[in-house]
Amino acid sequence: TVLAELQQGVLCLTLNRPDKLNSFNEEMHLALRVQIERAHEDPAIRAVLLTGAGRGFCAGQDLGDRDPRKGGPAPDLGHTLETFYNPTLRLIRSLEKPVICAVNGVAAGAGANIALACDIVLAAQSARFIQAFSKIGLIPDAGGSWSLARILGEPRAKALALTAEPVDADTAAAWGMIWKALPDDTLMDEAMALASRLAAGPTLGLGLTKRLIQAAATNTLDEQLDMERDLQQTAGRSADYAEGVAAFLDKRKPEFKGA
Ligand code: LHQ
Repeated sequence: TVLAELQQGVLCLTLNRPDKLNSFNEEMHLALRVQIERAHEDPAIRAVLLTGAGRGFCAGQDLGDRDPRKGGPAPDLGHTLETFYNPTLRLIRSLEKPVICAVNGVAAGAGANIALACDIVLAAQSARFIQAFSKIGLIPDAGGSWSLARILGEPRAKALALTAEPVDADTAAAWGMIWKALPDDTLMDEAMALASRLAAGPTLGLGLTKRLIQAAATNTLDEQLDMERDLQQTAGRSADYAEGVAAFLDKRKPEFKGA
């Protein structure tokens, strides 16, 4: 349910249930989580690229698994979130390596919000982002209530969540929800080029940068300045910093090792 391939330091992950627009069942949840845990552990992985197979990126939870007419115990969606979605969201945010998302088609419900949790989001111009939850009586999850409010502010966050109106990729880029909207036929090449460029970068410094920018949301300026001081101290002791400065002075391209 998740294709995984390591290419030039990039762990390429493709959600692969195209007949169901790559909606999440338990198997796909676990497969994705195992791969992101692997990215945490394996130093050969220096960036992650997440995309979807077929015409969609991800339609959120597989609602076929949730047919209330099939009987069974009362829904325990809190348990589903705690067991399946929340660990993956935390793993993406805490991974100190760049996570690039190539939104190749529709991203709905938790699928949209997993994309928004990634560090750099590129989307095909034909892609749409839909906070589909309100159509079925649910609330935005997979971190969406947090990321939308932060990214867009309350007016747009509330309107998207309450109406479930789709946002096309160009609008998403104009609103700052994503980094860039790209022509459909160039999306994957551009996403791979970006991911491999980042994977060849100073991974330790990039990881600390991610940590800092995420911390800014809740830190005061004083706390952030202290954190910059401490993390710059760490970055300044890396071999990649020494290489970066030497390469600059030698007028050549640096060869970063990631540490
Ligand atoms: C699907 C799905 C899908 C199954 C398309 N499931 N089959 C967390 C905690 C626990 C439980 C609940 O949920 C959550 C978080 C959530 O994510 S809630 C939100 C769940 N997602 C949705 O409500 C989105 C449902 N899908 C749609 O609204 C549409 O499919 C979108 C707008 C994504 C795409 O529309 P179209 O491009 O018109 O495609 P389609 O609707 O024809 O879908 C293609 C196929 O994929 C179709 O199957 P079929 O056999 O008829 O070809 C759909 O049934 C299937 N599919 N989403 N979530």
